[in-house]
Amino acid sequence: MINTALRQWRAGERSVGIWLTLSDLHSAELAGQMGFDWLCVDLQHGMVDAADLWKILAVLSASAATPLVRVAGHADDQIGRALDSGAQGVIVPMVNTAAQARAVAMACRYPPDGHRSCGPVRSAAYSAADYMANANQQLACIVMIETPDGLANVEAIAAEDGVDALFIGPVDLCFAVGVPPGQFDAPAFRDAVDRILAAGRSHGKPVGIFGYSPERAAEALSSGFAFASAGTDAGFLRAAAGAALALARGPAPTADV
Ligand code: 3PY
Ligand code: MG
Repeated sequence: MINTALRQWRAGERSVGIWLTLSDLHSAELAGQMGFDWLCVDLQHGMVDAADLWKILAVLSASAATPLVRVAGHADDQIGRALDSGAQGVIVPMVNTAAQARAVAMACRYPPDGHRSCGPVRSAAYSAADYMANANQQLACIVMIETPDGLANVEAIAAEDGVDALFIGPVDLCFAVGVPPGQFDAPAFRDAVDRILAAGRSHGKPVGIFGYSPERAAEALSSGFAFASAGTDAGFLRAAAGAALALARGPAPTADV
């Protein structure tokens, strides 16, 4: 098992992902074939039922993209289930302290590096020996910095050995610094982003961001971020369907015709 996203980060390459919020298998399958470097199935805010996770990850096995899962919380059992179902990394929301970061990193790893319980029922289905030999090195623990405490402790969080990458949730980070959601040009937001990027740089940890749009993702990747999502499956569906509808309807008739 080689985690391509981890390999890219370690090689200093920038990568682009897609966020999967829909529970549909075929939409996941299509997203998996679009050439993204990684995909993230969202169990925190997406419409994905935890019971469907393994099916989505099974469909994504046909994809070259690295399958990641944003878990709903910090609990060992949620992280273990995602990894046992075939995730090659977890994105953990709302990490506030170095102790929390250490705990979630340990939940990702088997002893002696951590305390993950053994039972990789789906993830080791193709090659159990390879999985067990490589899991601790090849599964990514990505922690989200998006709360006031997370920001205050970002240097200590980035210093945790088991943390592979930091990831910004921009809207929660707006709340954290007291600016209206979506005001990504506000100085307080920009300062927070700079602080997180600096923490990542000084501890050799790549920093990623939830992109909200392809333009924002491109801007992030050209300004110090190692990875960014270009959008969500639901967002792409809405945007493309809205544009198609507007084109098909044509210009509105003028009043005097
Ligand atoms: C945020 O913007 O806070 C996110 O976590 C994106 O899902
Ligand atoms: Mg968030």
